Amino acid sequence: TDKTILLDIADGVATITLNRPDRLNSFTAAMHEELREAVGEVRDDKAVRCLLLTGAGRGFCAGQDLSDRAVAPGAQGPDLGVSIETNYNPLVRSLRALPMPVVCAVNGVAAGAGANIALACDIVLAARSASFIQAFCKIGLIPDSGGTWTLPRLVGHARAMGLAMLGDKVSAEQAEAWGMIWKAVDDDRLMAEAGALARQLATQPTRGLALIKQALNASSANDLDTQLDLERDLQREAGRTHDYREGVAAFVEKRAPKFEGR
Ligand code: T3D
Repeated sequence: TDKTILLDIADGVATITLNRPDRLNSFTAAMHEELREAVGEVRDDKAVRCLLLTGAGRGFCAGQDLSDRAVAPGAQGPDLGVSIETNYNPLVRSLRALPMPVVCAVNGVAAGAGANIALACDIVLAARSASFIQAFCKIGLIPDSGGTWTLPRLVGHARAMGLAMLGDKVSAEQAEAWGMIWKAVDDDRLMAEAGALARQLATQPTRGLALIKQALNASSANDLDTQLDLERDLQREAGRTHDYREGVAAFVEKRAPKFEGR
């Protein structure tokens, strides 16, 4: 079939694979639509406790499909603000808001919006041969999909500015060394490691993990007092989960816990 997004659900893990390998999984409007649908399904499926995002073929994602963007001389180009508002921003918001850990397995080059979508995920693994490129500046655009927010927080202002203005290729190992991603992994081990990590996370107290995600994501906009208040509120919520009770009971009874994600 010519589905641009593959969705597979097993062992509490939903795997979404960007699937336009001959175009390095760059985004068309159709791919955005299918991805939106898949993320919605994942969010609403009570059996899913972790999302794994990856790409088919030799690339992860090359951002916007630019063959959709070439404009004849004299003709008016598309309003990119509309594209961002209807496609890229909702995607980043939905990944950030997804109440479960989101693991990204960057299997190859991640360029433009592709890089920043990867960086919007909670735990990012990258194949050693993969790379991250803020390609926008080379065609006169600015980093989108949250890049101007995410990058300085991950790597600091100086590196964020350099990457955004120069569009240099950052290797997976460099990205790990800079704290841009969790870990670089040998190419032939990437999917096994990412899959094992996702399945492991799916057995954990995933309501609690969702609250951790909420707290950490809110922290960069909050002062300490506000964040302390938020921790109080989220800890109250965490303390009411079944998994918290189970965690304490298992500890006291010196046995392995059995978490259910509620
Ligand atoms: O427009 C809006 O809605 C606003 C939002 C914008 C968000 C954005 O993401 S803007 C940034 C768009 N992306 C880029 O500028 C990256 C363009 N691609 C590249 O620079 C390179 O392809 C890579 C550095 C990613 C990889 O290079 P390489 O040498 O490994 O592969 P390649 O040969 O360039 O690409 C392989 C094929 O995929 C090739 O097609 P061909 O020659 O085999 O027929 C290439 O044209 C195609 N491809 C790669 N990226 C895109 C693409 N086709 C369309 N759009 C792409 N973005």
